[in-house]
Amino acid sequence: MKLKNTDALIIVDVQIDFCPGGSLPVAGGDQVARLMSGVAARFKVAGGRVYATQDWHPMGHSSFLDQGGPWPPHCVQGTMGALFHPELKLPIGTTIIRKGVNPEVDAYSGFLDSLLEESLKRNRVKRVFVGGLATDYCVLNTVLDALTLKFDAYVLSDAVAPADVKPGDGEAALEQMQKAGAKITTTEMVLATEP
Ligand code: VGL
Ligand code: ZN
Repeated sequence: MKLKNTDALIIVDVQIDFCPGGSLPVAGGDQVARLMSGVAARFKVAGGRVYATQDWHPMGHSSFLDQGGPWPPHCVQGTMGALFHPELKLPIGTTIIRKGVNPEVDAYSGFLDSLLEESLKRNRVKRVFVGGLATDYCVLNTVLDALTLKFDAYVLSDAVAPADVKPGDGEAALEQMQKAGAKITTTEMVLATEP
């Protein structure tokens, strides 16, 4: 495999609230931040595009427990927890995609109510490589939408981590993405490609 300028990296929701110490922590989230930083640097060198999605909820979002939703408050606009994890190093030129802004809608996919599809198509992207948090929510839905939109989707299986609300959810999500046509690869595989 060789990276091309029609490849894009999508870094999903590597934010303080989804990492250990945050309000909706995913085990291993900080390790994901480090792995994705390395891959992002490689994409930059290869002329590929880098996107980073950011869960970006208004206060009182419908997905929060106090509104009858399933999640503790997280990634509230303008708070520390909504910031990208400090160990996530984004190359210059990274496109930031904010989602979950509509108070009534829980946008698990980076494609929902965002300019992600338009931007990828404008940049003639064919393949998307996806890692980040959480495997069983935002990574899953972003990858499924990418496939529906006819992108070739690759999941970086070592650089994702599940919420695992039910044990096994993360594994099931990987299987679901694969069945839908995603290819499973690793950051190591990507870093081993010729520069
Ligand atoms: C996510 C739960 C709630 C995610 C976002 O990024 O996977 N999960 N909001
Ligand atoms: Zn959210």
